[in-house]
Amino acid sequence: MAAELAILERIQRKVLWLATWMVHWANTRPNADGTKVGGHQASSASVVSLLTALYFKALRSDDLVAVKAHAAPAFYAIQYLRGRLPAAALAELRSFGGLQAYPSRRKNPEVVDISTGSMGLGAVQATFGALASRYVADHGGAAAPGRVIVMVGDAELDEGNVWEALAEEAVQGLGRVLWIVDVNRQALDRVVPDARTRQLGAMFSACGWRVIELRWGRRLRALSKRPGGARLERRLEAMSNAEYQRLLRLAPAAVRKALVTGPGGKADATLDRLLARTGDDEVAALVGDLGGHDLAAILAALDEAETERARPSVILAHTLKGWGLPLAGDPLNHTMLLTPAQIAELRDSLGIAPGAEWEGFLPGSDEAEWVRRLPPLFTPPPARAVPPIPFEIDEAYPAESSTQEAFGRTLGALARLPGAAAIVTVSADVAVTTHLAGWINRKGVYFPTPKPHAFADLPLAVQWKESPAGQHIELGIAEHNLFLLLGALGLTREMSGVTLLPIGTLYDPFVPRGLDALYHALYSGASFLVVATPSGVSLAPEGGAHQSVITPGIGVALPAIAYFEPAFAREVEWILLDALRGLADRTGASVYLRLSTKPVDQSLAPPPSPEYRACVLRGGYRLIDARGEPGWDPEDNAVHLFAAGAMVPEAVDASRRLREHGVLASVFVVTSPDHLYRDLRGPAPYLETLVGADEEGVPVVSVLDGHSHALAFIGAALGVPQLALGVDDFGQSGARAALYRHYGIDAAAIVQAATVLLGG
Ligand SMILES: Cc1ncc(C[n+]2csc(CCOP(=O)(O)OP(=O)(O)O)c2C)c(N)n1
Ligand SMILES: [Mg+2]
Repeated sequence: MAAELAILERIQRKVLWLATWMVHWANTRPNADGTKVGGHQASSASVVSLLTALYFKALRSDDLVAVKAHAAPAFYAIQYLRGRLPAAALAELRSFGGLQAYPSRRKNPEVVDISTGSMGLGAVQATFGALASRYVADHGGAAAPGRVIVMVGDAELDEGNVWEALAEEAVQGLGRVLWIVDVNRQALDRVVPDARTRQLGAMFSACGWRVIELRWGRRLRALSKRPGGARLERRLEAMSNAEYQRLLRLAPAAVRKALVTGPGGKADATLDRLLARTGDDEVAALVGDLGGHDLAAILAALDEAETERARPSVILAHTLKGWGLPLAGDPLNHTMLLTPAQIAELRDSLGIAPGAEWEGFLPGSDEAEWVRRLPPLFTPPPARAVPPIPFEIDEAYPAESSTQEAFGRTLGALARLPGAAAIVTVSADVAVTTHLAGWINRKGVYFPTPKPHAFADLPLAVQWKESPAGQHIELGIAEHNLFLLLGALGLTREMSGVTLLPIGTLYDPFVPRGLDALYHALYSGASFLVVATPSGVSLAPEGGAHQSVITPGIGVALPAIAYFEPAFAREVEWILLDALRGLADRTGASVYLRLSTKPVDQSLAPPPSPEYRACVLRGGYRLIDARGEPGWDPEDNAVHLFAAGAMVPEAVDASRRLREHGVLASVFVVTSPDHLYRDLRGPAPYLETLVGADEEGVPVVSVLDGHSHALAFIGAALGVPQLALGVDDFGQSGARAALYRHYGIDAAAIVQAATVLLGG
């Protein structure tokens, strides 16, 4: 054991050096424009011992790790020492095409299991990953993988979304989850408030977790065992975080004085006696002797967590931010860098020769031998086949149907087919109101352990039967959880080889509520569908708090997800089937479907055809062609109406009315403003295919049930004048017609806009 610890001790010094050096290098290598490079030497040093214990001893090949974002340099150093990155990669930290500032699956999937960076998000998505693999195992997929180990900073736990997730009932049963909190009592700017540090254990316990505290290191614990020896520990534990941090920065002689002079300036004679035979340097070292740097204690804590299977565990590891570096414990060290002189001193103190800064373990050394004998780190298994999603389902839709209703019907029809086996739906307490009832009745609700079906004998419209076989996961009302769980379910293929087809539903106005989680889930490389409904002011009487306005712009702007807003039921079916097929074979992007509760006359839609379907998936089609009409003149009486989703009937109505005024309007249905916009950068923009060469100069009116800017690019792209109609203010209650009038998106407003464009 002692020999093992000695090797691990030397390994962690190497990790500390490489992490520190890598950041130094990034900041001193040639830098074309002088922009600050930055890096996190202190945050990395804080977890060097914890990461060393994990990556050089405790991890098994099926364990997944989410690393504290600001420890990326230490993590990369470890990947190098474990033979998974070349030294040259370390030298490219934060350079274009090189290792990212924060661990990124998207950019560095060969070494990064789970993306982190935005506080709280990666940690929660990783934790939901354990739920996702449990789900996969419960549905006959791969065996549940090993542990999910999540390392977070203590101030990171200020993010509310962390607690939203830990309070989720299903998380409490995830015995394979282990969190390691780096309790260095420092945030970015401030010392973490005392109450916060004291609350942590109780908060995890209240969420049903096993709490393991790694408070003090071996020497301080040994001292505490001596008669009267617990005095120092008690003194240290009673003081505020700020007072403790201050001690870390004092000269050794001053540390003793500050310690024995208790609160209120009174001398503590017992403590004075206890420390009498201990030198100043040793007293200062005792103060900084924390459990999170005691390798033996860390390994013991990891072993203890291993024995827990029924609930998640957390290790609260007390550490020093900047451990082993001259900036240790400095309250402003988050962004500090060692000076070149300090780097040289550190190098010399670690016995590294100038010029040998990038060297790993020498072949044949104890450390190299140690690493060679370790089990390999996680590498994902190959993907397995997915049950096929049909090309069509030929569902019948009522003469009047909303796109939301069409979604419910399509999913209900799919539920009867084998392809549905891979589909898992998720909702944050809005399953029924987003039309998932039919699906849930057929497929049941997922919970990792069976639960009694309390309403089985009652004739309820929705049978809420919870079991490990269910295919719908219902969360509490927390949109961050919704998107981060979608992110986890949308990565099971990459993690375990088993593909799930996750569909999350929520009210469209609450997309912004979870937006950074959605962004993170996409950034992390996950694939999923978001069905957002109801949307827009078409919801009418239910009012402004529930009417989404800015979401179309979000749909256009978000990378890695295609935003669709279909007008007719059949279009919903096609988009959904196509999206699921794209997810199944990973040929398609994630999809955001913005749906409406407004009933729409389905007879307005073109008859189904392969051409129509292809256009819907490309982003739009021409519904009414004015070109053939008598007297049509592109330079005089022609106008183009571009309408999305629920506004298509208004555009059709407007074109009819315009004809009465001698204006001939073609109507284009935009099924995906996102596709239409992105495609502009391609060699043959689809928009230019939609509009004929014989229509040059025809002005455009656009209309959607959302902010007008989402379609406002069309005129510029076609080089013609445009008036963009939409909802550019908060919504409010009212009859649909009254709202359309008020926001200027009804047929009359479209007619007026067209008339203005044609010069009155
Ligand atoms: C959502 C979010 N807000 C703000 C930041 C900027 N930020 C980066 S690190 C940090 C402090 C982190 O403190 P802690 O979690 O305790 O980490 P450590 O002390 O280990 O560096 C902050 C505020 C961020 N990365 N993400
Ligand atoms: Mg901290």
